[in-house]
Amino acid sequence: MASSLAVTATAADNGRQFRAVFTNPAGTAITPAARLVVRATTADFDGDGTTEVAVFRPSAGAWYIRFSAGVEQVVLYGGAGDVPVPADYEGDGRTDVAVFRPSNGTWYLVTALAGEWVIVYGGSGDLPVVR
Ligand SMILES: [Ca+2]
Ligand SMILES: [Ca+2]
Repeated sequence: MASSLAVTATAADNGRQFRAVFTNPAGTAITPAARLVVRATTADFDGDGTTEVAVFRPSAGAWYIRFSAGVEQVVLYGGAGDVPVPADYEGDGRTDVAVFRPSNGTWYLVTALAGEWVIVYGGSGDLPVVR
């Protein structure tokens, strides 16, 4: 007999381990644990599973993020010439504000868990792969 079970996962479930437990009159069987991977959308700044509308204005070094509830957040980070490279760099399920500066080949990231990261990787004129 085939059956299925649906579970709704959120970003907070990322990395949790689950087992299935099957029970019938003959006894109980438990499967090995499987790790759940919940991938964030490319611009899910609050980790609720939906993408925020957001823009980066290099001339002001400002990120304007509009959340689903209509609340806007302005984050001052980056500047003219920077390329926005938002992604979930520390794996907490929330997109991090980040820029790549082609003039010095440096990544500047603001993560919720680990604070600011500055990573020199790339050379003058290089383009980041994360976009
Ligand atoms: Ca979101
Ligand atoms: Ca993150």
